[in-house]
Amino acid sequence: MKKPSLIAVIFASLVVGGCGTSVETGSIPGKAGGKSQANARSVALTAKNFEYSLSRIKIKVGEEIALKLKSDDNAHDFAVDGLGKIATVSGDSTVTRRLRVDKLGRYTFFCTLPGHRDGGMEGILVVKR
Ligand SMILES: [Cu+2]
Repeated sequence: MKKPSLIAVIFASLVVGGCGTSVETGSIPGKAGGKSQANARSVALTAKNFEYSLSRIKIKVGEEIALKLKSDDNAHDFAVDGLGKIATVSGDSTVTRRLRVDKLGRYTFFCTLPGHRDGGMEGILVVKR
């Protein structure tokens, strides 16, 4: 994905009002956040410079995932539209949180911090059989 300039990101956030993107919760059954389960499959995602290292994440329906979110620069987070915020990471650190989706589909994930989603921090979570 192309890296936006800081100016473009600031402009984009001004256009949308400068607020973070809010996350809808409750329309997808599953688990978002909290301590990951011992048997969970690990999925690693790195956030840096308005990009996630993965633009698509594939998981199985009902599968327990330990989402390892790492930041190589500033604070970032990871939220799934319809499920909620799963993980928040401060600068230059890593957190591991629980993720489970109990319904097949394709869902948008993104960073809720102001300007980050507009800067390119979003992707698709594919939940398959
Ligand atoms: Cu971010």
